[in-house]
Amino acid sequence: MNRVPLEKRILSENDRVAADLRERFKEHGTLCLNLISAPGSGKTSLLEKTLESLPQSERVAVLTGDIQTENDATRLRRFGFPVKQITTGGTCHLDARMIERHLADWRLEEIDLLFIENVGNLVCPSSYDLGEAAKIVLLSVAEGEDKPLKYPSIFFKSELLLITKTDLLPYVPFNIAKAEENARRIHPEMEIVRVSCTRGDGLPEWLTWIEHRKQAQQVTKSDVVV
Ligand SMILES: Nc1nc2c(ncn2[C@@H]2O[C@H](COP(=O)(O)OP(=O)(O)O)[C@@H](O)[C@H]2O)c(=O)[nH]1
Ligand SMILES: [Mg+2]
Repeated sequence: MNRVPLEKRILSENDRVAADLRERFKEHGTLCLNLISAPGSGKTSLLEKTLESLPQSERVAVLTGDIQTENDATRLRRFGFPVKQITTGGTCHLDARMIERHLADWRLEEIDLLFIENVGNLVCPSSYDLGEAAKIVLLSVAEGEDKPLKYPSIFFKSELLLITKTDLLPYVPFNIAKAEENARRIHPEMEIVRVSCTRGDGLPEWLTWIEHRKQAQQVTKSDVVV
């Protein structure tokens, strides 16, 4: 009976912490990107490819969320950048407090790019602002082109859609043009990049997108200073 008011209170508390995080990211010029998808769509694989291609001088860090295990953090630490695992113990999304807690002993002024890999889920993570500059949704070609219509909230809120595992297109009945049309029905201005981590397709476009977003974040930082 009291569920709706309680959910509202939790979300407004989350929004308050997220707003504070966003202010801190802006102040330090940290670009924070929140990666969201169903389990297994390729978030960690994309981060592996991304970290592999960045120079060691890049000031990048990752927070990776799962219900259990340190597996993803172990996969991502191989590249030499700071990585922390957030295990939620059952919660199906990350919230702003978890991000705040796990950032406590990192100096944001030393991080230009912060990736958050959310818990695999297309529903709950869309309701929780983490203070990120942008949400990015991944949809693999094995999941069906109707997912933007079934889970509109996350497609509406994400700035970028990455259609992943395009190397599998010859083997699965997935109409990629239809998937893109469905995504744009929900979010007409959405940017879309097709990627394959096994073949490397689309990775240059993804890295360029990050670079543009980083520059935009630096401009915002100088606005704050002035
Ligand atoms: N064929 C193919 N498999 C992929 C690709 N990206 C990821 N995978 C596989 O998909 C599975 C799940 O990937 P993972 O990165 O762990 O997904 P996450 O749960 O979203 O982090 C793994 O077996 C990956 O090897 C891709 O581009 N092509
Ligand atoms: Mg993962």
